Amino acid sequence: MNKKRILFMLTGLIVVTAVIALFLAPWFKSADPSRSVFINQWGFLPHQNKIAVLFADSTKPFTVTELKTNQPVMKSKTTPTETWALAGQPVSRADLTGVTEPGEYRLNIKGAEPVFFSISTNPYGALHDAAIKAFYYARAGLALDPAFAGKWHRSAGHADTSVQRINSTSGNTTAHRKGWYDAGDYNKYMVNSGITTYTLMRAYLDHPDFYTNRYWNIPESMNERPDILDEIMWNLDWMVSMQDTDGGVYHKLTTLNFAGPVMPDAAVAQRYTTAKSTAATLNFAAVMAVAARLFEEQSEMYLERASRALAWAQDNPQQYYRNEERVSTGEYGDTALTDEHNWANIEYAISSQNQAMLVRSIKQLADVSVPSWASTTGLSYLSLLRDARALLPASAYEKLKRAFSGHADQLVTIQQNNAFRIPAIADDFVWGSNAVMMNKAMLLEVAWSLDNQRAYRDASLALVDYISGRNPTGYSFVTGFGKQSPRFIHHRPSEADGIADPVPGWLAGGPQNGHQDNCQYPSDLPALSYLDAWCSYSTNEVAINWNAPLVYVLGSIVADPL
Ligand code: G3I
Ligand code: 9MR
Repeated sequence: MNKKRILFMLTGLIVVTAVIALFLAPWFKSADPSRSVFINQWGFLPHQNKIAVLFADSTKPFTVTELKTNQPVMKSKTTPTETWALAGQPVSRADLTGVTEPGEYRLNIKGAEPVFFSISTNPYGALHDAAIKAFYYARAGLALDPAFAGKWHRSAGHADTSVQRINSTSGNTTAHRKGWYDAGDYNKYMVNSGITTYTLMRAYLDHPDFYTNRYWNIPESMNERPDILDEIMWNLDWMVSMQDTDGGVYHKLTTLNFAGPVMPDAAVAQRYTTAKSTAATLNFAAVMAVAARLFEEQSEMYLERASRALAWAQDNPQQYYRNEERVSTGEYGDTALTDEHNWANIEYAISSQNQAMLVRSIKQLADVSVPSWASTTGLSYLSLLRDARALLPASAYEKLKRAFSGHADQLVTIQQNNAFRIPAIADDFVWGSNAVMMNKAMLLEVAWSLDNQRAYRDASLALVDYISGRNPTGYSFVTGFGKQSPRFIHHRPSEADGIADPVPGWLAGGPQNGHQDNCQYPSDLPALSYLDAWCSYSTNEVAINWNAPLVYVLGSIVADPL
């Protein structure tokens, strides 16, 4: 090759590279967080507070333009800067609350990329339906028909009709059909199932009229029962099958190790029921007792199951579950069970209308705290405040309500001092942080339903804003919704199905800096430590107990908007 030819080729290469670089430049520019504006990507209600946040070291002028008319509807400037330590940089806020007319808008803040937002009377309806439909997509032992599942249809997996007892040599098997897969994995864990099922039952109990006429196209949509009750029943049937004849409940139904990223029908390793545990049995008792309030026909059966579970837990108060030697799947281990004991007693007392038992149980109740799989005190408060008013002495009820409102007030104070104006603190940034936010929002929604203080609804909506985009990662954390949502969730079907879009309606775990997997994170700061990648099971998995409070919150807002 002569020199001229080499020179010609080199020049060509440089030109091509320059053109590609020029072409990609705007793309890289818009990904620059210092130019990003963080805002709700799902849409606002007309009278909702509307806040956009950007990283900035000074106040900036901004304009809001209505897209159809191309007319400016607001000109103002952003707030003086404040720093949220968990995101590590100064931020400034644009308050767009004054724009209330339904429509599509563009926000231009000086020095930042323009962003779009919308205002409508029902921005969260479709989101709610997708969040609850995710449970249908998580059903074990069912083929998902294209008529209901669309492009995410799949074959059935995990019939769970021949499950072995762990460490049993008998070769006997039992059936434990149905239930929801826990998360991105295919196992079924009682403790997590319990809080999830409770939260969905709570949604129905608090908004029965809304759910009576709400359908999201599942196989049972044509029957008499509200869809949410059919979905709940799918899991209750499995839970019931996990109670042993002595009243105790198996902690989980699991393979020995996590399956690889394959579809359900290809994940065929033997499944086992593990040891029984006090935590699982108490969760079961609480859920069965609530189910007895909800399903008339099965009421007696559920209450009887709850009663036998309670008796077992009383006789076996310290059967703490640890993974058996050969088992390496989710442990859901919990050795602080006072909250579960109280919760189960309270639910049983409410359903059996036993005032003496209820009054005794509330004496043991701890302070209000945000519910999680390991901590159920908050759920006791919800049931007491929503379902036990008639059963409790008025003074006892008022005392509980004061404690609960006090907790909501604290969240409002936290919000007012947070640079992103969300009620979040450092402790929230654990595995599943987005669900911490949604559980807080659930408490706030209930507080709002009890005494209509607008600040509670505002704080709850701020948390919806957070997961829908007003957060420093810039993600809308629900798959399929918003301008930038997770594409590579740690969810086996989404990873294995060969379909580019992930199964929709799932809330990703969210940022936290425990870094329990082997991914490379963009930041060590808790609120920024999130990665949309399959490898990130510590920030990008999805789980039933995370979607359930999302369903509750969105349902509560759609049923009773501002
Ligand atoms: O209990 C300690 C507490 O004392 C300590 O202060 C705190 C500091 O970080 O950590 C607490 O333990 C955490 C524990 O959850 C309880 O909250 C662990 O660090 C944390 O790693 C652990 O995460 C759990 C994770 O499984 C790993 O076990 C998540 O809460 C839980 O949601 C997640 O659940 C998994 C299932 O195992 C399997 N299926 C998928 C599901 C979702 O990822
Ligand atoms: O895929 C698993 C995920 O569903 C669990 O939540 C997570 C935590 O227990 O574990 C994941 O499995 C990982 C395993 O723990 C370690 N090796 C890599 C696995 C993920 O590919």
